[in-house]
Amino acid sequence: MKNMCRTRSCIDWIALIVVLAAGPVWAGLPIQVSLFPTADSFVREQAPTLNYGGAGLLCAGGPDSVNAGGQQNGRFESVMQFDASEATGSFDSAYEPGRWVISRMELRLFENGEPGNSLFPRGVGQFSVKWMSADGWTQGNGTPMVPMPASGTVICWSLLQTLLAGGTEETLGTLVSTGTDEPMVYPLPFQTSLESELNAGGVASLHIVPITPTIGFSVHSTNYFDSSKKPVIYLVAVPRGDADGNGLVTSDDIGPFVTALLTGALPNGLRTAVVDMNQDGVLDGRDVQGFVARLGVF
Ligand SMILES: [Ca+2]
Ligand SMILES: [Ca+2]
Ligand SMILES: [Ca+2]
Repeated sequence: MKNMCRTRSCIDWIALIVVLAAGPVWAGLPIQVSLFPTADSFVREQAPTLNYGGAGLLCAGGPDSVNAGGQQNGRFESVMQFDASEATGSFDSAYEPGRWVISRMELRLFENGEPGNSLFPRGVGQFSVKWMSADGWTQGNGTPMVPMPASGTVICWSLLQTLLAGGTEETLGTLVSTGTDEPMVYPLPFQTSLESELNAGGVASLHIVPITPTIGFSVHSTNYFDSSKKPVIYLVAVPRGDADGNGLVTSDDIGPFVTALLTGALPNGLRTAVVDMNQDGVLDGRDVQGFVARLGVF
């Protein structure tokens, strides 16, 4: 307590002691939302005006990648678009608008290590996931068997180059494929343009780009019949002040909140933004009043 009093005002600590007797006043659960893409497609450098948006797979293929028969089909990239309004609607109704924080944010993909169609390259390697600012594209209906000429907003290699040239991108992660049929879970970084768009309930586009020249990385798309293998952005949100991450702001959060003030860390790897009550990006004594208010004492 000596250290605490050295860094916090006595009024703040008295307030905390008062709320020790308070019972739960805020009901809720950690709300989880899985967002499927509203559109997704791969595009090919060697077929720059063709669309494959109805395909069951997305692909990142390096320029030197080959298919199962050793043939090169050139570079593949993919795009995915998500509408976050479903998630923010759930969070708003559970916790009230402006009173929640995304505590987990993951991209979940299901790799197909050996695609049956010979168009797709195979080979493990690195790829990157980028947020891109341009959302002005649609997925189209082309398939590997029947690619469709793209026009207007229908995505193809050429349109993607135009969109990238007129917008910005932000790398979210450099990842590694496995070459096996299995689910892959990639934590997405916070304090990014992606998080901002998701917080605002907007539309967000992701861009999957090969890094290793020989990578042939395929994952099931949102057109795939098995929804358990579709791409997903998985989100969990908790009410601001929920220092133990159980979806409730109660007196049980006082201990981890105080610990976070003193050590800068929350339990279970929870991000400290959860208890940055005044949202100034800093966790300090100025967050105590907001935390106490959230507990319903004042
Ligand atoms: Ca698609
Ligand atoms: Ca809690
Ligand atoms: Ca703060």
